[in-house]
Amino acid sequence: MDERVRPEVRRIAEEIDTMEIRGAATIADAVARALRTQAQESEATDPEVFRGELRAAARTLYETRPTAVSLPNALRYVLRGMSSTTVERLRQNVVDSADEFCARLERAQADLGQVGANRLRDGDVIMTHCHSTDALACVEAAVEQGKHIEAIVKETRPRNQGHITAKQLHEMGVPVTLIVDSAARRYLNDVDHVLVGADAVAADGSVINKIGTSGLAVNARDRGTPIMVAAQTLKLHPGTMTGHTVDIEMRDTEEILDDETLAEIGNPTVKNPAFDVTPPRYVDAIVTERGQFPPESIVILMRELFGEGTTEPWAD
Ligand code: RUB
Repeated sequence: MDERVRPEVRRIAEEIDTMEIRGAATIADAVARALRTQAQESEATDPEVFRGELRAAARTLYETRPTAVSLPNALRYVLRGMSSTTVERLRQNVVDSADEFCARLERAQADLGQVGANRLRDGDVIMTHCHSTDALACVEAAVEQGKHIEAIVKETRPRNQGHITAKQLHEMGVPVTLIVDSAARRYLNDVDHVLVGADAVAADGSVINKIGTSGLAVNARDRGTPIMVAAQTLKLHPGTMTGHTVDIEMRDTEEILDDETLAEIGNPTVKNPAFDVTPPRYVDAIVTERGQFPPESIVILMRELFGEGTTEPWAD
């Protein structure tokens, strides 16, 4: 671990790694705040030393989890324009950018919620996978509009993020039916929308989200159930415009079963990918704070927001 990185930043990195802080938008918010802390607590007197510390902090945060593009997008936003010649000005830049980023994130989610709510009608039943604050913002806005929404919630093995979704929907007054993941197809006939979030959206409109999303989308398409992805523009992956692919995180197999059980069943190889890729043809709409888009046209929005190139603030 780089000694220049403040203990609070290391703690946040550790909590992202162990998933106490999880979900793409929440991770982005946490890393922006972490950079703010690094800037505030820095004792550097030389601007180059200060910049080096911020890069080291950004690298520590960047190396926690590879798939949610909101993480590098947050780092890029907060560390853009680090060209001032005094430490005090640089510090203020980082603090202001981090505050602006967190406020924009909150506003984007609220705006996206309004856009998504327009797709939901009174009496609709949704099916969810994992736990997405962007997806739940759509339900919350629909409920606030006075619509009655019901939810079928997939538990989302192995980490059971569906439990968080069930709890938050219950708190909104939405009746919830919890099902095991493998029961999803059985209940798709009772559902008006599949509603999921995204960790990243690629330039071709592919959606990278919790493992199991792609199978759910294929089944939903087979049953004629629309698939709606709630993803604020922070989830758009600029690198995919120039041909980069999205790295799919492989997590510890202990999340699936312990060593004792593993030995009992003959030590098979166990794989635990955290995310998968849903091709654009299985997605009906990507709902962002800038409106809703067919997946194939998301690249137009990406070009407008990012241009063709990006810089990497964690690189020395
Ligand atoms: C979370 C997950 C969520 C997206 C979107 O995975 O796949 O659907 O991150 O969430 P994990 P949000 O639990 O492994 O982090 O809409 O809150 O950004």
